[in-house]
Amino acid sequence: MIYKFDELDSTNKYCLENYESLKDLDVVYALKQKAGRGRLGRSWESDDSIAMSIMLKDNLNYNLGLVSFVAAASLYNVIKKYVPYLSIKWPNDLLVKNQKICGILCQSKISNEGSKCLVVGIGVNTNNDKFSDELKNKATSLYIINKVKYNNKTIINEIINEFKQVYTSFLKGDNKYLSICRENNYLLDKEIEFEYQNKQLTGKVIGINDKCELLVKNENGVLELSTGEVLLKKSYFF
Ligand code: BT5
Repeated sequence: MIYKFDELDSTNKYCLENYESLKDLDVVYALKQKAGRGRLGRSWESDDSIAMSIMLKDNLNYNLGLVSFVAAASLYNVIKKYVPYLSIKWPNDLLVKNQKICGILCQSKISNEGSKCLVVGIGVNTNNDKFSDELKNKATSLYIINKVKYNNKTIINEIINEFKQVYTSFLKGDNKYLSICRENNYLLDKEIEFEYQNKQLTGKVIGINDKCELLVKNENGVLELSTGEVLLKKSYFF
């Protein structure tokens, strides 16, 4: 089922609060999201853009962290039709050149009875015509790029169909999603700054392994980053 709301605080929050009544692969979207969330409690701006969440309840016997990459690959396949350049910035952003156009937030919940769910939250900047001062250089939208307003429902349906296909083959063991993340890895060959075991380090990105960890080479060898924030070294912004 697809549930549409005129307004919600956050589609992810709605799914987590109502997970008992939602079924596997149900989708919740809101025309207006008032308090969208990013990772680590950060906020997500939505303005005539796509805010949707996909509920996953069945077959959750895999590494749940991989679903964020399944979602990134699905979004890549849909959004690349609308923009000239698109890449995936590990772990969960889609960028047009250096500007973010989609974000993904996966959140899981385990009930008292032990059943669990995973909510895949997806934000796509479709018709936003501006962003806050903080974001205006860091974010972009389909409208800002193409000067065309899009039908959000059409793109939501494309995302649902693509996600279902990529996710179904992921469940069967196919790792095409991983190839898409590798082939369009924004960070590949770039020097980054990152935190590792409470230390601030730098290194060069050399790939993504089968567990979707980012491989970074520096004087200590090759490190595998499983999560976290990576920043490009300042020299990229001259
Ligand atoms: C994300 O977090 O990118 C995850 C965004 C997920 C949003 C969806 S919308 C539907 C569902 N319901 C929710 O409540 N959330 C999900 P993160 O990597 O932590 O990035 C957050 C940061 O991105 C913010 O701190 C801003 O710097 C920036 N940001 C906020 N809104 C943005 C936007 N619309 N476009 C680009 N960047 C944005």
